[in-house]
Amino acid sequence: MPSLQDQIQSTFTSAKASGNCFVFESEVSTNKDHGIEFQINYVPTLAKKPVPSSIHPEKGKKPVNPFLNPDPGLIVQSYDHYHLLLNKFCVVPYHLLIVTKEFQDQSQPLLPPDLLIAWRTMQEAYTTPGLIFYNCGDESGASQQHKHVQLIPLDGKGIQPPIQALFNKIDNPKHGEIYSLNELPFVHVLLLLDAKVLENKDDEIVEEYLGEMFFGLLDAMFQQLRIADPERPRGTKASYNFIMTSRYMMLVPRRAECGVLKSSSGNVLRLSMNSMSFAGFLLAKTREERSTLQYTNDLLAFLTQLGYERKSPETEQEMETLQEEDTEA
Ligand code: B4P
Repeated sequence: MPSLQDQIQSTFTSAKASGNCFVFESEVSTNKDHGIEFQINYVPTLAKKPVPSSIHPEKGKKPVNPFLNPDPGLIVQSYDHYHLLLNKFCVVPYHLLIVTKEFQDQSQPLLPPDLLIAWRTMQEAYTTPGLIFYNCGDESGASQQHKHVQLIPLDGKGIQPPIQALFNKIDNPKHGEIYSLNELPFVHVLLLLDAKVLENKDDEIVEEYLGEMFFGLLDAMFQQLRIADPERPRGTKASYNFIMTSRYMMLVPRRAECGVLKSSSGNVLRLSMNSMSFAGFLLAKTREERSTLQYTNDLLAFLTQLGYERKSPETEQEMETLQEEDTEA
């Protein structure tokens, strides 16, 4: 039986050769902000990518869901409830998608089995560490409605995503404790995973642990959101981005799909970003977008436009206390 790595490589090679999978060449540049060396992936050919019929169907036709009956040439593995697919339009080779076999909505949170399969795939898929991400909801940067978790290999200069530089500054981090970092001006929550639990071969234990961590983090995110935007009606669906490495989970609630930056020639650029931007990977589809992202001196302010501005730590503390008193009363 070939290993998962071998299956990914052989499916990728034949999908590329048969024109089922497109790999867009990218040029990488960097821009450092608050100790994070953001990586800007400039992919000029993406600007010419045809808009899939899943997004803008031909007149009179229904949108096609590419994940319900996926192209067999892109399927690496089929499991009871999921397909493991190659991303048809990838910038990073071996970019994988884990899609549910039955339709589930992308605005639903990840469930423990989704997290388990993503975790197990990340462990086996690559020779380098990986990054799992999930764009959840209308403002999260997702373009497909059918539930799909994404996975890319990390390599080259940073074997961890650029945002890891800030995680490394947490003094004596404790497993499962939820942190928000003072350096990040937008609402976010993150936690350190316990490698010992995750090394377990028993799927039930790993699934339960990942579910517990994710839902604990999601609760904390909603709490932060209530502090950042008290006017937001309770029960409103939230959009958010989720990233997970072998060490950390992070959630960032989203207010807008696009952020706005002014280029050096004064043009106003609207840039759509997904979860990867909060890991420190920014996508540019034109030369002007690239140079603007590369030379802007406040990328964190740009990311804050996509999410929710944090209140000062003192205000956060005061409001948390008020909320706790409210719950107790
Ligand atoms: P979504 O969650 O819906 O959206 P996305 O990853 O933000 O990609 P999007 O489709 O909006 O494209 P974009 O131009 O922003 O994911 C859907 C995924 O399904 C996409 O990855 C898409 O390629 C894939 N897909 C669509 N039709 C498919 C089919 N028939 N079979 C299999 N897969 C299919 O981004 C273009 C690409 O660049 C995306 O792959 C994106 O993930 C990647 N990207 C974004 N930011 C990046 C960055 N900073 N660095 C490197 N790559 C980046």
